[in-house]
Amino acid sequence: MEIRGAGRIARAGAAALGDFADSYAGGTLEGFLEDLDRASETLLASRPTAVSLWNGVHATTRGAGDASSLDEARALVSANAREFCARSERAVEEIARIGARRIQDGDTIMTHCNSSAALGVIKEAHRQGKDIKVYATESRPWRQGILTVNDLADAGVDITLIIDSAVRTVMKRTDKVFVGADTVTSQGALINKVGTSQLALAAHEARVQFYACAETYKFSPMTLFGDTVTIEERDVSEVIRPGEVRGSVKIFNPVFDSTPASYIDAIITELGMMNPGAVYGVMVKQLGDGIFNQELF
Ligand code: RUB
Repeated sequence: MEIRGAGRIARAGAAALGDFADSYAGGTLEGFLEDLDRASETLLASRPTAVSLWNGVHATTRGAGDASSLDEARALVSANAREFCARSERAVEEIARIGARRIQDGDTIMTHCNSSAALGVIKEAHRQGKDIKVYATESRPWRQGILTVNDLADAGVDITLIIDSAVRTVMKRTDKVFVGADTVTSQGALINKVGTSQLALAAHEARVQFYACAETYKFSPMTLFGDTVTIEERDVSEVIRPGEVRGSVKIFNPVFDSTPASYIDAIITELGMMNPGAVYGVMVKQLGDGIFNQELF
């Protein structure tokens, strides 16, 4: 939890492998590849829900196994890492530019948790001089909403913090919802911070537009083959203080949830705005000829 947000997590994973390759001293190509595999597995186990990390790690290690020398493999991993991080940063900027077009002067926006992609959109609309108001949820239990409100306040945005259970009430005053993504499935479902699906449900009821901001490396190739996304559960200490509840009380702390495609008006990516139904086609195109090569996954 020192690094949060699926985009930052992916860049941190890629950069860590890049540093590892840069500083790998001595040894053999085989040894390097084995160590790289182990390092990748360790990184992937740290955050099971955000596929951005999986995509970042695989983009960084891609081709290393075909290298003919240790130096070639190290240089490739290092270059891949730099390229992934640069691509990721460009994607977040592009999403801000594309998403801001959806925001009109006078709009009231709601956001959830702390997404750099969603906040990029909001800050860009504000930078363009649009008069907007934003409601941000507290996002219990970790309260990432505090980061969101301070970030938007620093940018000069009119920002109001609400508790998570006020979402349905406040939705009546909202025009548009912008949230981030940890993972997008091939069917266009959105996996994001727990509570996102409640925003979507309330938005649907109130006929408020609901947008997910997702770089295409948040698209999960594994879901093309029917894999489901693992929803991370975190420690009970995030929810209660020691001794607060009887010993027999169980605590369930899932930290992400799934919003079906039918509740999402559009997914804003660096390639443009797309209907959730278009995700499958984009994935197939991006994966190219190797798509049905199961060894990839
Ligand atoms: C953060 C969260 C964010 C997404 C997208 O959860 O759910 O909405 O990760 O963020 P946590 P971004 O704080 O548990 O990592 O747009 O920055 O990738």
